[in-house]
Amino acid sequence: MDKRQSDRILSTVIDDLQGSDLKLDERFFSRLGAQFSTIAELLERLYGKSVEFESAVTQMLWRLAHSYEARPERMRLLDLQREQHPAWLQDSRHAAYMAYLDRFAGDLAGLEERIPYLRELGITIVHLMPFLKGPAGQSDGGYAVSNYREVEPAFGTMDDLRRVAEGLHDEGMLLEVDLVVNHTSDEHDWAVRARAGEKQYQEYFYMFDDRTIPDQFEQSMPEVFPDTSPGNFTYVSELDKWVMTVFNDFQWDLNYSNCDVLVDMTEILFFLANCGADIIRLDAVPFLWKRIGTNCQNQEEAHLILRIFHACARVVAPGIAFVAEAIVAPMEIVRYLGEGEYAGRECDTAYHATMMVLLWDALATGNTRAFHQGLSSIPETPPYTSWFTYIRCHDDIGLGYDDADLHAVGYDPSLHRAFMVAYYTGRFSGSVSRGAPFMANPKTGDARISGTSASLVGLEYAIEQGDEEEITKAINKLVLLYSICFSIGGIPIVYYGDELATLNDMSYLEDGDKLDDNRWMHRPVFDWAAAERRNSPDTVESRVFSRLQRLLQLRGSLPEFGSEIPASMIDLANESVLAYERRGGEKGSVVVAANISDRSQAVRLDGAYPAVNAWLDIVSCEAPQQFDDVLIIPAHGFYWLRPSHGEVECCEDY
Ligand code: OTU
Repeated sequence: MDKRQSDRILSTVIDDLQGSDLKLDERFFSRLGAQFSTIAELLERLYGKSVEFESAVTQMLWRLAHSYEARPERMRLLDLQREQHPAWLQDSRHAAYMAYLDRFAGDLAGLEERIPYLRELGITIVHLMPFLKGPAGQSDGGYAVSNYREVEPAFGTMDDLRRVAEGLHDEGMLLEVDLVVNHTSDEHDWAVRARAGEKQYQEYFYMFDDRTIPDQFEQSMPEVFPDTSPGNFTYVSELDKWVMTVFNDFQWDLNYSNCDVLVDMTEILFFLANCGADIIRLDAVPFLWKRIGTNCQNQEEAHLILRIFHACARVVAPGIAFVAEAIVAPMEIVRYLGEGEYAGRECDTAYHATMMVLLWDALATGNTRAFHQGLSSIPETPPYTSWFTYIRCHDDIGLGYDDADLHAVGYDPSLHRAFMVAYYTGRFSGSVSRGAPFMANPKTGDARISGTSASLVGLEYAIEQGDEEEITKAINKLVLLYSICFSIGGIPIVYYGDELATLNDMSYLEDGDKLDDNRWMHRPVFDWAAAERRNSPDTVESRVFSRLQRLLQLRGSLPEFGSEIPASMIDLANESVLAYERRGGEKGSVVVAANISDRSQAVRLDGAYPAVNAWLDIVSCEAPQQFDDVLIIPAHGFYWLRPSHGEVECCEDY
């Protein structure tokens, strides 16, 4: 678009906005002025110079103005503070808890009562998975939304949500919510109207009169849920048409090549932000744009859409942050944090799915080679962006390695993936894991893994055997994985129930709406009686809860654990030990050394630290096991180390 045209659109809109009843201030207009050319240029790249282009830009600006006017004063203040302090989310104090609202706390009122529990654990970010109105029966755990502006009635109301957000803010905590941007449920008003024959709404989706175009798409489109929802299109009998449904057949993919969809979704985004959400998890973003002849993931246009969201947020709600839920190839994930001139101007955070799977890999093999190789291939994150680090979430564990990385460390990629599935589903000799294969696809040989962290590390097996030693071993493995997740850089996520070592829950098999989807085995109704046992010493719950709590508290007191500065990996001769340094603290670095194997390991940090011959483990406040300059790390043990100066040191500072 030439400058004259864009100036003309902007000045017309500004005149109209100023002449309207909307209460807008100088700040809005100056932010708009700063972002306008970006927004207009991105829209033009997406939609070309169509006849409607000018009206699309105008529409978008009006929606932004309405959203800004509706932004509550307290959220505007947070916006200002965060603009002043762009690393607001990267503080080491932050740790997230990810839960289904209903399964964790019943409803929004119940959640308010559970905040003290989360604070006790050391949580500052509460991520509620989808709680908006969805279909009765199957709703993919809420990831099929029927109304983006209404809470599922059984969980409360939008006002309850606003109150929860305020309550969290008063405690210095943050609210994270999901925005399911890629699809709606087939009961959403747009889908209902499309089904009733309204052409305007049929264009909100990918609808086709026959199989010609669907067949062209299918040639290169993988299947996300091949077991339960094979294919990517669903026949709509009322219309005698085919609609694109990449996920389940009741989740209709939105058609972002229609700019009305983008404009509407942008407004919904700010509606949620104005309810008090600080962080918005954008679900399934790789799928936002579809193109025949491709796998319909990670298309350039998906990035343009996210950049538009980001630029619009700078105008309306600069204090919100976006999380990219992009569980794709390692090199693709990092692109969602923006690149080139858009580095740091797309999503603010992204799930570190690569690290997640590499951690499970290291635990299965007792070896850190793939971990090092995999991480070293990932470019650094742009300034003011960070990873969300996690070991488990409500989804399956996908084995999304980069094949080249596996080759580089001497593995055959497909054999190695088969090993991982066999190992974590307990079919590999010696494995104590109790996961289950998810969506095994005989056509591709692909499979993912379901199961809770505790069952995957062998706790279920150990308890069944009544074997105390095995129980301790499983607990150590679980805490070890979390210790890395908390210390390696990024904002850590605790998946609900992991802090109590919750085992697989097979009750989903009795529920007709869930039994086809074994991800429900790791989505239990939270056991508050088990949570009580965190207060009884020696129970499994107290042993795990207290250690994670200690680590989170310690992490929060160490500014160098914030996600601004990445961990520097330390190369050790010992492949069973993962070691890295966190620099930048007042008292010097912290060195983390974690033994991922089931035997004690001896390491010398002297290559990296020739001058240090005594260490203090700041987790236990004791000296680590050490002979001369050799550190001994017990099986599945770890240390967070500072150089010790000889005198008896007290950890009260930590
Ligand atoms: C997400 O996951 C959600 O986390 C899932 O719970 C939903 O079922 C799904 O979207 C649909 O809304 O394929 O196996 O690259 O991997 O979006 C999980 C991203 C998924 C996809 C991811 C998706």
